Amino acid sequence: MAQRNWAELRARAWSTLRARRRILVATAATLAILLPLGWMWKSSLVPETYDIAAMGYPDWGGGPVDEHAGMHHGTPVKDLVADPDRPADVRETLTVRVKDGHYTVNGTSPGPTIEATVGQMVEVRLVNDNVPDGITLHWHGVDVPNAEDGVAGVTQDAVGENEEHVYRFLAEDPGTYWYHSHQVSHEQVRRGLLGALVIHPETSEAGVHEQLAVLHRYGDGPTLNGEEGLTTVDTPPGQRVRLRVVNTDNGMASLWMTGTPFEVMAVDGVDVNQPEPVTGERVGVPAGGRVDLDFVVPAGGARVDFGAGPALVFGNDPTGDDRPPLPRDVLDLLSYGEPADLGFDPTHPDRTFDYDIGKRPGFLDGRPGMWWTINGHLFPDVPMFMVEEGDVVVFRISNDSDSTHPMHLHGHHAVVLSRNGKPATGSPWVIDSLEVPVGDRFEIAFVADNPGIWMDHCHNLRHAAEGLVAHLMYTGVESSYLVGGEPGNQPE
Ligand SMILES: [Cu+2]
Repeated sequence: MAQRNWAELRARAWSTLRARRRILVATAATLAILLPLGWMWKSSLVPETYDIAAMGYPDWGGGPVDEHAGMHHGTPVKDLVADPDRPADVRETLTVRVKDGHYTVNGTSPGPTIEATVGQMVEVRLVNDNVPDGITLHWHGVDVPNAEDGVAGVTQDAVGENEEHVYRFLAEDPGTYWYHSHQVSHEQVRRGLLGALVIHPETSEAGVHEQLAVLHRYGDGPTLNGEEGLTTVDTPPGQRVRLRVVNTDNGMASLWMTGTPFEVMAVDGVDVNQPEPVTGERVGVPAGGRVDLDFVVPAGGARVDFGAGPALVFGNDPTGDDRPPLPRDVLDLLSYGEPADLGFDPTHPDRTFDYDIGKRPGFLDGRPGMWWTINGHLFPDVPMFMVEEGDVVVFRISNDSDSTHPMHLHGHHAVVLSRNGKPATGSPWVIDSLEVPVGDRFEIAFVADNPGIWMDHCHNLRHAAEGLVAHLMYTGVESSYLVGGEPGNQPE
């Protein structure tokens, strides 16, 4: 009897032990999963207020390392301004209002077009009438001094309600540009805080009809200069036209012409060298990008179609009422026009950076999901691309994610060297906004000639708000502003 009790007790003790061990193993296994997840979650949290120069990690691109960079050491961003002694030649006041979630600039959207001539000093006074979140203006494609770049928390504080801010820059490069908010930009730009900027050459060709086409989706359908559908321009046969197209949307725009061949005169504000006439091909304009077309209105009229949306007719509509089909072939700027001197030698760059875009599961500011990565890293743990003034810089941008990305580097224009290993053979293809389709790989090059801290981000502004943002930073420059903080700076 006693023996049986003993055996029973022993069996019970064993089973308790086994049960405890199972709980222990299960607990350990759970912790093994939860602890790293917790750590990942915690390290993904973006502080409420932070210095962009202190975020992420420096990437020196194979060039010399400056140990002082990133610390408070050098010229403050706020001092990188245009010549303060030079009086303004062009003065504008832009007043921004928001009503029912829609933004207007001086009562309209797109806002007024700012026009200047090369060599003129432009001074724009931005007034925030009633936007509680604050606003800024970024001069998209204009290589302004850093403190005029309009990025909240990086180059200035957001302009609060009833406050104002003055931007000053020299109109140096003729071309088609635009302005838009870089405060809560994924909301404010989509909802109308934008307008065009045209810098004319010193001597404009006489007798050319200038036509602007600002493409924007306000939510419902695509619009052109704020209008849906067909816009007719009264031009006689034989009239030469310069059409300046600005894509202010988050996605690629396609345009094509019926009735006459055309030439692509300029891309992102930079003239194409010896453009050839184009027929039967469409032109892609990346988000944020611009193209200028040149054509002569024929007797039967000319028509430009923009994606599935609006169209411009010059004189008669050559298509009657039928909507012309979208051409299958896309004009390839990699081989368009004739080669010319780049002005620098990109074959032996001082720094070479990878900007590899991917997507993976993780936490973004504590939110679990599938997020964009830069070189495998999630925002804010992304590279800070470090350069020294005068460096020749090469970026290898590749897209291994499942979505196309229009990449935009502030403050600089870069030349496309190659796409998927195929070298550029046409006119120097100079860009500030480059569509990088899924699976593609571009090499671009530029000279680091504009000191500051410059955003280098996706211009699908939704993607930028989801962390597809990095910066290019010059050694010898220190930050002056904080993201977050009292002004509520929120650049994306
Ligand atoms: Cu993107």
